[in-house]
Amino acid sequence: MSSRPHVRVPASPPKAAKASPAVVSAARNNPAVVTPMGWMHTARFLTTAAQLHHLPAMDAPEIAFVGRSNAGKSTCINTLTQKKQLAFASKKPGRTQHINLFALGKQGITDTVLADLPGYGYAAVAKMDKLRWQQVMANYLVSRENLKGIVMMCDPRHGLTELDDILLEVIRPRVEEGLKFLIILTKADKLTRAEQAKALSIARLQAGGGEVKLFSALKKQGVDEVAQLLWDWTHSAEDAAPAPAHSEPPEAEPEAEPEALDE
Ligand SMILES: Nc1nc2c(ncn2[C@@H]2O[C@H](COP(=O)(O)OP(=O)(O)OP(=O)(O)O)[C@@H](O)[C@H]2O)c(=O)[nH]1
Ligand SMILES: [Mg+2]
Repeated sequence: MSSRPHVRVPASPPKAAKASPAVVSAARNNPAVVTPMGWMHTARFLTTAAQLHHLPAMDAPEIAFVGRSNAGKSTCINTLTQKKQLAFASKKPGRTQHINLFALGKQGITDTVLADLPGYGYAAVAKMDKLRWQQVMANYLVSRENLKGIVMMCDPRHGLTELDDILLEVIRPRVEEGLKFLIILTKADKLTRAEQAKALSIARLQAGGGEVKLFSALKKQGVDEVAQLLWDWTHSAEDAAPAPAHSEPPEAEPEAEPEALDE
């Protein structure tokens, strides 16, 4: 005789019963049923600031996207959040000239902030503006209290440049104190598989043990993986508190007004 229990298993799964509003609300609040991609899709514009002191102080952990101009930061944010025009992306380098903040979190509650930072290294920007932005950026990276992680975007066809190295030096003390760090190799669709593997191993050496991921907005490569990592950075219990900020920014912010911005 069969020892199988006498339970009738339906041939096809039963039609889902309509959940009561209480059940729906409980499911929404249950972190186990919120996927990293669903979480990313809650992104909405929060604010924009041309100078550091215009940025609101936030309690929620913040993740900054940094990298050379045209590396694909804004496009990456749009791809992760599945919102085509959330961050301004453009063929023309230097498109992002403010620090733009986006809020993530269900039901309008901000549990994480994404920061799209202006790119550096764009030759056509006037020298004074370049210096001003380098200063704003350095001050932001060193002193932003709720900064939890940095995503450095790098076009693997150019590799990490001198300016990327300078930025790595600026953030090194905070990374040593626990600030999360990821290098994203963008526009992976422009590389063959062999070139991707090579770029990955070179960047891993340069990242000194930090995470490196290939990404393509065009082919949607690496999207789930990056969303998962950013979720883990901001949702694991041990990492709940942001990394401590240095008490002293390197230098005071210049007084000069920003140049006219076209966003
Ligand atoms: N082929 C390809 N092109 C991409 C990808 N990501 C971005 N781009 C293109 O690269 C250009 C620059 O993208 P942005 O997202 O504006 O770059 P950014 O880093 O925000 O630039 P700044 O705001 O100047 O610092 C645009 O023409 C994008 O369409 C990608 O994954 N694949
Ligand atoms: Mg941009």
